[in-house]
Amino acid sequence: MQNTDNGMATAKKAKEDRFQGHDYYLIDELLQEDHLLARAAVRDWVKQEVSPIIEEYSDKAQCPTHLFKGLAEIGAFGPSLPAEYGGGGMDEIAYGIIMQELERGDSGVRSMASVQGSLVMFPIYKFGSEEQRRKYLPKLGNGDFIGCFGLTEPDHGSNPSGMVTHIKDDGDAYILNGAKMWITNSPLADVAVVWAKDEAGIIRGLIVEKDMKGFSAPEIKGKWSLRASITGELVFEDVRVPKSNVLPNVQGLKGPLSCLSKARYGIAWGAIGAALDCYDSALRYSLERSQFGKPIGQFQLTQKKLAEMITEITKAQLLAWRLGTLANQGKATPAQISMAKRNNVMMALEIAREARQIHGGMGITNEYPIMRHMMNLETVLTYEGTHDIHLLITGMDVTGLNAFG
Ligand code: TGC
Ligand code: FAD
Repeated sequence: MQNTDNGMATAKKAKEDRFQGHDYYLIDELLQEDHLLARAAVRDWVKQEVSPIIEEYSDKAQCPTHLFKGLAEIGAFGPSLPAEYGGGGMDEIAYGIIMQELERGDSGVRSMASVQGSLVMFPIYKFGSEEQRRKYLPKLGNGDFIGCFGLTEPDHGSNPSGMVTHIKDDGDAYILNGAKMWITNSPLADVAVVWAKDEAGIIRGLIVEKDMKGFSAPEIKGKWSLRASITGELVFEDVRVPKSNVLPNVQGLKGPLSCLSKARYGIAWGAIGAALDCYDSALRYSLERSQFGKPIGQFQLTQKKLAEMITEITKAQLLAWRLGTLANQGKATPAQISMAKRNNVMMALEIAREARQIHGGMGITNEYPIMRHMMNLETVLTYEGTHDIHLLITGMDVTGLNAFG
């Protein structure tokens, strides 16, 4: 009886968001003032706007759509894109830190920002015409428009070059046919950046608008992961897309893969946020929860878990910081980004599992964020390139031999 009461009392305290950052190697000393200010602002916003509601939205598998406007206001959409095109005008480290704080709240909330900024605004900025930039970017940047990114197909996930979605020339337009699968935000989206093959088999990017005839975006239900993020399909049945909606400045798979590099970079930072939240909760719980007359944090096996967690978090933080420095210098390679995404997401998932054990039975409830992060991270391990695909990218980079060919 006493143990149950203690557990519930601990749980009640956990309802308020008592998160504190952890910086074992004083990495903050490597950051600039604007990075620290951005982090503090986003952390406050997450505590006020995300933490109080996220368990309920996740429980009901609903997307907190009202957060889109707030995300725009805190500059979470395209933090490192130029301000004149709706971005934040900050550097790549600021972008990473913002993603970390958002994912500390929930991976689905970070996804809302990743897709909008890195997968929709970035390709329009990087590959779009000046007219397309002016038409779409300000509205995406301020949250008036919601965007989505369609690359994955029902039969082509890890191998997007096999895509069958295609366009056919029809005078001043293309006729688009095909389907995309697992598309974050698609049922809500005003615009979709869609990748399709032309008649020569070359991959092109198109901006498809929600009211174009023949275009639909049904929701995918039944997800046990990323439940506060909405996911759907994109279905194109003879959709007439004006040629002025084709991204003029890129052809081939490097178009979508460049966007993925940008988003994977954000995930390499974001996953640290989820890991920190699990560690922070586990550390506090280990000091507040007693068994056998002592705090469970006094047992060597609990200390082993906590010590290994902070070690892995610290390594991931250093990896992300160095990657950010290289990205600021324009030197981060896609393979380096793959390594950081793969390492940091698995690190976060393993920490979530260990943190769950430290919370005992309470760890499986929604009184604590652990299971939600753990389930979310199963998606994060798979999207933007699976764990094994990123391993093969590293393998190819170090050997020069292509395992995909
Ligand atoms: P491959 O021949 O290797 O490359 C084709 C061209 O692309 C270039 N390239 C890249 N460019 C920029 N960034 C990268 N990361 C790049 N990787 C490759 C490459 O240099 C080449 O250029 P060029 O000029 O020679 O044509 O292509 P491949 O067909 O052999 O594929 C390689 C592979 C398997 C690594 C790639 O297809 C891959 O990464 N597969 C994973 C698919 C994936 O990540 N899908 C993600 C879908 S979007 C998503 O999940 C969003 S989740 C959103 C949310 O946060 O909610
Ligand atoms: P598959 O490619 O079928 O892979 C299945 C398994 O086979 C994996 O373990 C994989 O690693 C393994 N495998 C495949 N090829 C190889 C190989 N050569 N060697 C070894 N192992 C291999 N996509 C978008 O375009 N836009 C989005 O917004 C988006 N959002 C998503 C949101 C959610 C919630 C989810 C779950 C996915 C989302 N995706 C999105 C799709 C995501 O990118 C794909 O699920 C992912 O790329 C893997 O593709 P797949 O699911 O078809 O798996």
